[in-house]
Amino acid sequence: MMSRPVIVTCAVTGSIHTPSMSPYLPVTPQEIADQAIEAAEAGAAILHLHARDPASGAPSADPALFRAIVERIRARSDAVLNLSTGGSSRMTLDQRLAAARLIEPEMCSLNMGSMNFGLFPLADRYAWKHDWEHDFLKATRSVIFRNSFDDIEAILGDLGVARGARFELECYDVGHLQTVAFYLKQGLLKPPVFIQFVLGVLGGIDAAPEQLMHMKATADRLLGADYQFSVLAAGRQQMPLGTMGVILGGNVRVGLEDNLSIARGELATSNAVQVRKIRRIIEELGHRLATPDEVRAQLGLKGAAGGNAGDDQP
Ligand code: KMH
Ligand code: ZN
Repeated sequence: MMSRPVIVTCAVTGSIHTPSMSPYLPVTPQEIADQAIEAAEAGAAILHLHARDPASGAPSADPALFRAIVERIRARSDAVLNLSTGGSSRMTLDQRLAAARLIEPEMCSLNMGSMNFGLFPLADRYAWKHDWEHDFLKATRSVIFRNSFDDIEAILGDLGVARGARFELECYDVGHLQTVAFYLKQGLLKPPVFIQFVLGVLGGIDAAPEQLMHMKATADRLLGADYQFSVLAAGRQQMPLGTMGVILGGNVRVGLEDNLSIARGELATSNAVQVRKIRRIIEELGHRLATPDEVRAQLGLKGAAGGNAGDDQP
């Protein structure tokens, strides 16, 4: 196996976990930026970002919060910034896109299909500090995470064609790979596309080695040489399946968005501890971490200067 640069993405806070689940989950723009910068210093080349309401910790789409996070990170790091367009399943599409429209980052997430995004099993496992947490999780029994073809095309047009973003294509099941192939054929996506195989979300494909092989075999068949992949396994399969992804020639996503632990029964005290762990594994496997500029070249990004400081008011 040839030594190669492996892209580590760190998803710093997300919208799945809630503050009562871990005291280490960053909430304020300062906390999110500090943990993001530490993760980048530990080796993450891409930072996948969401915002939270600083008082309650609830997922927020407020562009001013994203701007505060992005400004702080840009002052101290040249990592590739990747803004979520998934937000949370309770936000409208316009809310989900507001920050990316303003900031025009190099990368954005793009979720490749609608699904049931089941967080409700977590609803009865904790003692809650905030009123919203229990109901937010419970509501995922009936709320659909909507990513229709119209929605996907709006994002591709608005953020891709018009603003030059490239995408982390979140694929939660094999069917989503057919949608990627469709948009490559239509020309709305340009190779090489960067696919995140998302395993272990309730409502999507489960986190098992066989399913990772199935995702990869399907992507190989449908996309040939037009794609690169990364592995995101939710919860305790994060490191094992991420490692398998590296062995299969792919890249890895870690971070508290997808997993709050560092080992069984032990909370991760920061995002950086997860980055350091996957880094050790990658280096033990004989590879090295990709730098942000290598990612820019590899994925055809427009570059950090191509963004917007977000000074034009929304
Ligand atoms: N939390 C991940 C499973 C997004 O932000 O667009 C999916 C995600 C979606 O990161
Ligand atoms: Zn996300």
